[in-house]
Amino acid sequence: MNNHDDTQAGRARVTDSPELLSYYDELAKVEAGALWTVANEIEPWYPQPRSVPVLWRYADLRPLVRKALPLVNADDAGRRVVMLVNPGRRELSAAVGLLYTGLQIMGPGEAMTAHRHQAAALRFVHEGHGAWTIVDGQKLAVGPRDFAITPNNTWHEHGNEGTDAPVIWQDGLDIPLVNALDANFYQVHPELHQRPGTVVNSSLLSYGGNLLPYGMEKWTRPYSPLLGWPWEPSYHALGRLAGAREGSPYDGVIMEYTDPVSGGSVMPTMSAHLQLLRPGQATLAHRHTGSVVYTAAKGRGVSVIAGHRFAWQEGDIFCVPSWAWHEHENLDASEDAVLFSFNDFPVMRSLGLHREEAYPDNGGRQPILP
Ligand code: GTQ
Repeated sequence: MNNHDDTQAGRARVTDSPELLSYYDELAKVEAGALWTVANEIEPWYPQPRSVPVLWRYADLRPLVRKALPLVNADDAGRRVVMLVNPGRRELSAAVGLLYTGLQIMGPGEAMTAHRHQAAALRFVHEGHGAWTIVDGQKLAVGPRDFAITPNNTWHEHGNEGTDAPVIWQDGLDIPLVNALDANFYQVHPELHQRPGTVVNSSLLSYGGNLLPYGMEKWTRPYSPLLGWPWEPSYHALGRLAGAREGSPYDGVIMEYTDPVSGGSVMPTMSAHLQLLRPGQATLAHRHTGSVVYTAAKGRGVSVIAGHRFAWQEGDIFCVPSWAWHEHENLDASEDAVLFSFNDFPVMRSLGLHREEAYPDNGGRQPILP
């Protein structure tokens, strides 16, 4: 194994001289450069994310999100969202890595206009009843802790047909990834609103029962035909798995929201998980390439990320940058804790960039940094 020493043969270790410095100037004049001046930086021994682990407390965010409701008109904002910004790289609208997340608020009776973009989106509902989203003409009703997707290039619009309280849901998008690849497009719907079919939740009715429609047109698109995963059956599925299997030493009892046709992730760029930590359970630390945004869906606990301790409770959002050691603990001795999360693992896997390893020392647990 390498000793990560940049002075060894095989690493760039040129000492600059006056001749070299003037040579670099000459190269710069023709829009060129010498690889060895940046080689060790652009080819790190292991991933060096500039994103840092962050915990965003729902108790801090919620009043600020609610404050936006009277402050900005939904039609003017397009979508009224407070986005979470990683302090390690504020210039990117990213929560971690190349993933964006934000809290969107919709007042009773509000509806946003329809649009589509090359970036894919997903939703996890934090609070409020009466939210809906129309994805490619299909209206889907969503409630607290439900998960829903808006695959890339699908027309979408959303609103809140509740009469009393605002809805706050969390958006997750791969905007920074799609922008990093210079592949983003955006269109406003020519009629500003779609004309949805009359059947509400048709994707759930067609694909949400563990059996696939037979003898009908085959689903061939690269994303899940099922667009929503309500909380109750998802949580129930976790509980059933917990009764049957021990689960992962790193993640507890964890399940992936899945495209029922492909058996893979719900969309080509982002995957989502729901995981249960048994009462008092503490996992072992591991790390992997790929970034993760977690939302505490139920209970309270602590996650140690890159040596830092983050205590969370329901509604809190935190992130794990790529290749950062992380482990989770349920702090409640009698109730389970559930984490929802989304990630860019499908990108890592499909590009051959996935790697994972267990924390090798200290019985698999990280020391806490001062
Ligand atoms: O609903 O499509 O939070 O395009 C940010 C950008 C949500 C959306 C966001 C978006 C959306």
